[in-house]
Amino acid sequence: MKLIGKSSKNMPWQKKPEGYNGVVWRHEGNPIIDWNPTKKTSRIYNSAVVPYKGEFAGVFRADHKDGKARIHAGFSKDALCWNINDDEIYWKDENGNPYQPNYSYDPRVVEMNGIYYITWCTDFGGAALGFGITKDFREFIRLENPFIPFNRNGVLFPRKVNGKYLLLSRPSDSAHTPFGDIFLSESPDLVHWGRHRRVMQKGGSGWWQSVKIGAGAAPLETSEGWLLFYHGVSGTCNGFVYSMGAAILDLDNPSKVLYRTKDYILTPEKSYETTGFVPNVVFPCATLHDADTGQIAIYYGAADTYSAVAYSKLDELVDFIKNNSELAAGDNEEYR
Ligand code: BMA
Repeated sequence: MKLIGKSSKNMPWQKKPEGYNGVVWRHEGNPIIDWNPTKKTSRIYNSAVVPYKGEFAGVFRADHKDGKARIHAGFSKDALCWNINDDEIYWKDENGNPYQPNYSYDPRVVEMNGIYYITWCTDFGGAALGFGITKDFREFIRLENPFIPFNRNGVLFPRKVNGKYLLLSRPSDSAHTPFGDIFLSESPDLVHWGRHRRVMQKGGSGWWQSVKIGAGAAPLETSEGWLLFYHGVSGTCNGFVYSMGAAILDLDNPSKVLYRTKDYILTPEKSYETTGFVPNVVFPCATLHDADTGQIAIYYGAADTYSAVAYSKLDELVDFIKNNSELAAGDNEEYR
């Protein structure tokens, strides 16, 4: 079993604690970002990090003290202690004119050939996907929004598949539900998107992903298929609960789900996950990973307040997904 990609010797890593029986375990120093991390911001969570020039950079969701979400750039030597800019990212369009979103949240980042592609949820007469690039996390160029509203959780694949860029997303209505399934769209040029496919549906025999699901971190290429961490939501008397699951999508045709976890692999348990601005949320948005060892660090937002890290090992995780898999009714049906 192989993780295909670069090695990352300096990514954060901790061994699984003795006696722990899950396939994903939490970083001992969680949360890595606490309340009021910078002067202007009150909570930084649901954020994306990548290796950058031998160290790390990231795009962070930061809720300001006016309550509105923006995205900020940040830098780190060890990917645990982050130096996050107090000012939000200022976008320019391709002609160099300011092109600032009203609000921005839940960014994801992937690198292809030295360009970092950022997707996030933006205001486009309603929640939709924003899209932009940077080469240095200092200058940011905003490109065309990929889709009309309403949409959230846009996650780009880290390479073209069959010559096309691929983008996972979760179309929705103007509120928070319904429309809870993950779709895949392809593009020859990152401007025109089409050939939409429904990849994964909410549901399953359990309840943890019964209300909606959304892609989390950019898919990881492995010898077994694309490994996707995603969030699943259940409804309770006390509101939504966000947990994390994992799926494996076919390498050549990622609209086909091969396996997905019947049970969640992480759910709110620790106080920083169960208590905060919005209780009971774990929301993965990124991974760091080392192709040589199969070590994976998952970056997730906790309780819409904190940033946290959890770890897993590729071989153990993939075995677990394969042996504990259940597709939802309708997954892999030709549905266009
Ligand atoms: C979703 C998004 C996430 C958030 C989650 C729980 O709809 O807004 O940013 O973490 O709700 O509040």
